[in-house]
Amino acid sequence: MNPNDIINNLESKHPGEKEYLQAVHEVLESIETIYNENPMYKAAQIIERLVEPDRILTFRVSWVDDLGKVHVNLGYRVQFNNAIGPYKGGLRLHPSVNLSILKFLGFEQIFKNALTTLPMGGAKGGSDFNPKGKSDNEIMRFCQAFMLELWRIIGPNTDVPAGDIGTGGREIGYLYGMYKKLKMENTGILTGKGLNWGGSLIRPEATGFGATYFMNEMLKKNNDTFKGKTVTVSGFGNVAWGVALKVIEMGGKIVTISGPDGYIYDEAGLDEDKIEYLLELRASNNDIVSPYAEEFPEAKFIPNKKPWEIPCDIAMPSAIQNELNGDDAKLLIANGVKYVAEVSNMGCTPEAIAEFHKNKIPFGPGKAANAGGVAVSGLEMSQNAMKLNWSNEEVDEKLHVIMKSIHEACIKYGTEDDGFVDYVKGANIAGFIKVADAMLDQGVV
Ligand code: 2IT
Repeated sequence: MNPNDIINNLESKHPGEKEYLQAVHEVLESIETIYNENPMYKAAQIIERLVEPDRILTFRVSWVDDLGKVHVNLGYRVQFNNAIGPYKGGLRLHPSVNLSILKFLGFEQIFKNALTTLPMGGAKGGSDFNPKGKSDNEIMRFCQAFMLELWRIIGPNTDVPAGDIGTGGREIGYLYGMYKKLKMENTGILTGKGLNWGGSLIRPEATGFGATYFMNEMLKKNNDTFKGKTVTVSGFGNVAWGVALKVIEMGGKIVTISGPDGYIYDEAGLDEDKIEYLLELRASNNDIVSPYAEEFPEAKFIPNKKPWEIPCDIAMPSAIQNELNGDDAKLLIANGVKYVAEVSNMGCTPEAIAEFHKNKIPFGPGKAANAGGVAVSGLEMSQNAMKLNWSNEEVDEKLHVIMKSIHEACIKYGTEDDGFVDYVKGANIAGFIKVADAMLDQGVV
């Protein structure tokens, strides 16, 4: 297998799908050696089968706004691979959504879900619908219209969607309500549900908590801790919120958050009151962060820029794909960054990752570091299947164990001769072997 040949072939079949090709390229580079050492993979054309989704459903979503105007959006579900369990992955509602982005996310999800140790295949879906500024009723009508198509191909043992950017507890509620009505059943479909109708404790915080546990393992590997560390974070959604809470608990200081309007630099660091304020701001359905600097005058608002110019020990991008590029990485390194982990999916460009590796900065890729979210989704499915609820402590303990085991898998497959851990390689190889071996066992299907 030669990654460039496969990519060239995919490029001619799927021209312009740049995020998807980027995600595939990264995995192929990591697994090239072990793939070529195992002729069984080639004989079964594992790569050729793995890079194409099992199927893609695209559909039109028509809905009516509060003024009676009709809107048309595109809806998608990419069912990528179910070799190790039912398709599993979130639904992204964001104007940037297109097939390339959902294919990259679905592809990443295969390996991420494999790393969690739980039986989940990979999928992703969503729409180019923009939830920003929409009323509650408009969100409900959109979610209902979306589910009117999606319900046909999902189910608790078939495909279990969840949240992602733009899809939180409220949207999952509306989607669930319509699914339940259409199917005439109340089952563990969708994760991220409300606590009193099948949801799991810790699911909202799980991505951020898990990423912080993962970073803590990276620190431990270097005989280091969060204590006294300055941490820069982008975004201020569910994911950044969980990171902030846990990092503060572990003794670190979060000095930045960001939105599409720019970023906030708060040298004193976020605390619980400030996080509470951010949650209120976000609940207003407006994703700008500038009001924070008015509420807390010691903080500065820097418009139209990203937080990577602020000196820090640890950077944890938590917003969206490709939000940290090669120049950002160079700046972070020049300012003394020591550790980086993606909490967003594919938050760093290949150029940024190359800079970190060149400078021997431990870098945790999203499919390992942010797997805590989908891991607790898996735990939600288990609780639904058993028809019981675990306590906070039980879920948190399981999440902790899972994040540690993902870190161990990265060490196992990513440690280089000089002892430096290439977490990208480690995560890709560990995830790939599990899925590829399952595909070998199950024949050509
Ligand atoms: O990117 C992700 O892992 C998610 N959006 C969570 C997926 C899930 O099924 O919980």
